[in-house]
Amino acid sequence: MAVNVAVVGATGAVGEEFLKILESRKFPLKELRLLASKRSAGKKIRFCGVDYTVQELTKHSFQGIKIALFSAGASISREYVPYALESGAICVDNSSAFRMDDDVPLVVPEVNPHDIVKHHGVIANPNCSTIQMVVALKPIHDVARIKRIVVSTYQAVSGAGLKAVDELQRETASILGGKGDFKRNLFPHQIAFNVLPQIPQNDAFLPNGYTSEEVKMVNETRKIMGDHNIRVTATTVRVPVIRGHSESVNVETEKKITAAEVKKLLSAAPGVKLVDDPANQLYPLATAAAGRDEVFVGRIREDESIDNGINMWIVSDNVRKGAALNAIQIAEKLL
Ligand code: NAP
Ligand code: 3JN
Repeated sequence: MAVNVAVVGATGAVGEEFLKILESRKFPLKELRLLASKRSAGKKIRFCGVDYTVQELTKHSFQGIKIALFSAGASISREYVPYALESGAICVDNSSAFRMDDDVPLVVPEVNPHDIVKHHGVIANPNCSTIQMVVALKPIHDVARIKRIVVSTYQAVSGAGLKAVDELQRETASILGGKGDFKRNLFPHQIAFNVLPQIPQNDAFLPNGYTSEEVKMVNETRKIMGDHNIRVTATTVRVPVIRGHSESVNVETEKKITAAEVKKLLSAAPGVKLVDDPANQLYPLATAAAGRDEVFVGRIREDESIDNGINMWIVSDNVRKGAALNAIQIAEKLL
């Protein structure tokens, strides 16, 4: 059944990816409405060989829309999702606005597709760093019950939007060109040739010393896995990579599971691609994950410092599976 779809934030990094994926997956579209800020109104975007005109987002933007894909930040979602619901649309929201609300399912289709039916008009898409981690960990949790997760992320700048990608590219060129006068607009420190342990870059640290990205990983993981006993601790870090988040993940399980068993499990897991051939220097890489749908897992080995521990390296395209693809998979399930 073809439906009318609105993309809110159509001119952004996630919005651009929404359009590529809607086109490549032949999503059954009757009408496509591209929405962004006043700044972009009138801009043309090509989709399936046709030029579409971007419209300014207003409270009247959702008339006749069946599915609204939101990706313009949490404050825009808080303000406009209610208008979309009033118009009868179902909203798949990429922002953090509603993720932890009890009546809003937080869904990764490979992990908790059954939660979709519990929606009351809004389904939330998790944070990109959470999505790729739970896709890889759910099969292990099902077999050996994960007690604790320790994760450190290496997040690409595209996670902070198109302006962040532009800043990394211009700063890199400026440094390589020997210029010492680069003016940063977004990151608090040099991101080119550097590593910043602060995500998001513009938020104050919380009183306990964590960032909101780290707190999202803790709370969202428990909600998606449906297990509030899992202990999670995260350190989220920005690296000068354009596309593809990488994660070093350590899990402690209740039941012993060997590295060989984990490899076997993950080689058959939905949405996962095992790349684990250390003898041939094969392991997941951001450069190889960019533009791909899968969550890549490798470097699987037992943590020899505890009885039941596994270490692994998880990489995925943050704009794709981490945002646009996951949301479109939810929309496909809705249909
Ligand atoms: P981006 O590249 O900066 O794009 C922002 C988009 O929001 C643009 O289309 C922009 O339109 C639109 N926008 C901004 N202000 C608006 C307004 N007042 N009214 C209507 N549209 C407005 O950012 P992005 O990387 O695509 O991310 C967008 C949002 O998606 C994030 O803020 C976040 O909530 C969510 N996100 C989620 C994940 C995830 O992990 N699931 C990952 C990345 C992003 P203009 O071009 O007209 O300014
Ligand atoms: O920085 C990253 O790599 C992921 C960023 C996600 C993000 C960026 C701005 C606002 C989010 C998110 O998905 O949690 C939000 C937000 O909606 O709060």
